[in-house]
Amino acid sequence: MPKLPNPMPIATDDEVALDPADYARAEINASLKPKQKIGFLREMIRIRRFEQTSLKYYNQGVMGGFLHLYIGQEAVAVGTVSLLGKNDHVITAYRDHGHALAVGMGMNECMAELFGKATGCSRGKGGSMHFFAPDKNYWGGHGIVGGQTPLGLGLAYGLKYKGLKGCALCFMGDGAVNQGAYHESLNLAALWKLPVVYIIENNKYSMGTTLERSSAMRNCLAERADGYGIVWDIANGEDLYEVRAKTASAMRRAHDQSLPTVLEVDTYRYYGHSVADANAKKYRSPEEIERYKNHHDPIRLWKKRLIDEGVLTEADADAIDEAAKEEADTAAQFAIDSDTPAPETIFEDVYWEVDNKTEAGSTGKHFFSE
Ligand SMILES: Cc1ncc(C[n+]2csc(CCOP(=O)(O)OP(=O)(O)O)c2C)c(N)n1
Ligand SMILES: [Mg+2]
Repeated sequence: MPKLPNPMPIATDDEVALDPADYARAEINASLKPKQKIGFLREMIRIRRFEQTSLKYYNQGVMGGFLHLYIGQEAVAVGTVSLLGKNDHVITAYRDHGHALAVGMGMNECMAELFGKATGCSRGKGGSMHFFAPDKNYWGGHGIVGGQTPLGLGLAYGLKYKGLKGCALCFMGDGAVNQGAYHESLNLAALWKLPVVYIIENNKYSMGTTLERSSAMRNCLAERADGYGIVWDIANGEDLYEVRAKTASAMRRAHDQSLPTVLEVDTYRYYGHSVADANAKKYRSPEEIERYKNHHDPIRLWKKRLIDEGVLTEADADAIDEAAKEEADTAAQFAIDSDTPAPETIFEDVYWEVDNKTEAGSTGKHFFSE
């Protein structure tokens, strides 16, 4: 069998420059105010500082469970989530801290969740992989690879059923594209014309396995959508303008035509699969990681872009960074000072809707309050 080409090779040193004339001019970006652009930088920095702080405490052994860091991928969550309206929903896998902060969850409730404290967003019973905020249309936080893809489809189905103009952004990894549930979801999304956007965050690895060793591909992972007649596209995940422009057109397709899209976003993670990844140093070289940090870091590139556009100074960026560090430290202290869940609450919130006597609990209609 001929060897399939790898269409998204690991970046090399000469792939440095972005063309500044590109997606900044897209309609969705051209109207942005400086304050909004700076806001995106702030959100990305907040996510990074939150995770760096959590890493420090994880390494001290004060947190249980896993810690899957999103560092390196921040422009994907911030760029996409920046487009959400009232009836748009988000669901993702276990690498969920970035999306959680991007939708507006507070650092305190997120940090406390990592520490397993009762003040955490899931009352300390979910941990890193299960951040949820139903009031922000954020549906987690799922540990089974690809398990969120039929749930994302269900969100989209619910929107169509209720006649609401909205969409579901369903995030997933490059490894999840090989799960059967994803393909079943694509089939129904196309068949029933559902407003779902599958966003494949292609960070090149599934645990310690490279993309080439896990996926049969022609030109890219998103191209598989052709098999279902679904429109697909690829975005450069280090460029927030491009992420926004391509997500916006997918969302428009969902809102205006009730049609699905598969959007693959080219990105990279700097840390191991999780912090407890024993093989972290075995499947890729330190030079590869350095190359991404030096030439493809989404925060650095966005900061440079805003400085070049004249809307930000180095001093502004430093102040944002300082504030984010402080906010993360304060959140860690909040988590440390918080109580662990009382043993007698162990069965509470397991089936939240039932415990809280919601419509969902009594009728089986989940996800929507109205
Ligand atoms: C059904 C299932 N199989 C295996 C695992 C173990 N597992 C956890 S994460 C992971 C890799 C997924 O990689 P990818 O989808 O690329 O997401 P990333 O971690 O890169 O964000 C695997 C195999 C699991 N959680 N669920
Ligand atoms: Mg991956």
